[in-house]
Amino acid sequence: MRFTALLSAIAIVAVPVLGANFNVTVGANDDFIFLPDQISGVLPGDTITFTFVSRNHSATTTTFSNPCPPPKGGVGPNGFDTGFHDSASEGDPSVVVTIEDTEPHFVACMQAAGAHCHRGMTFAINPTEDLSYEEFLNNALNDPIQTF
Ligand SMILES: *[C@@H]1O[C@H](CO)[C@@H](O)[C@H](O)[C@H]1NC(C)=O
Ligand SMILES: *[C@@H]1O[C@H](CO)[C@@H](O)[C@H](O)[C@H]1NC(C)=O
Ligand SMILES: [Cu+2]
Repeated sequence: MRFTALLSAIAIVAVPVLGANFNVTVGANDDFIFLPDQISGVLPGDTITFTFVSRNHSATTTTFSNPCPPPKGGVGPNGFDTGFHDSASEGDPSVVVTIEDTEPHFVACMQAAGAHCHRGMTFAINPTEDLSYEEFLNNALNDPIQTF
């Protein structure tokens, strides 16, 4: 029946479900922060849009225990590294990262050999009670300072 066929076609078009997007501002208020500093309930296929609004920063996955500095390329599995983005010369660029699992991921800025990270420039995806954002931040603040 033609009418039924038309309804089916519409249903098929409506089927694809897009992942959710989470916006994170990097360097909000000209400060060494990610805003928000943590997000939960992130599912595979969801995206995080990092928008760099001050200075020159990165969003790079790192280890929970020794966060600073995160290594170039990021810590995996399913880690990521936006690379450095300079807000002034690039005009507040955005980088979209697709999340591929439901695991916790810990993120920090690589700039100045970890100096931004040591100031607490950190962010968590799907933190847990055992691997909490607060403890990760504490680890970054207390990571042995490197001389450079
Ligand atoms: C996320 O940022 C995009 C691009 O700036 C904007 O269009 C969208 O409304 C923002 N979403 C939320 C939930 O703030
Ligand atoms: C941003 O920082 C990186 C790492 O310190 C540096 O290599 C790059 O030249 C900087 N970009 C600008 C535009 O200053
Ligand atoms: Cu930074």
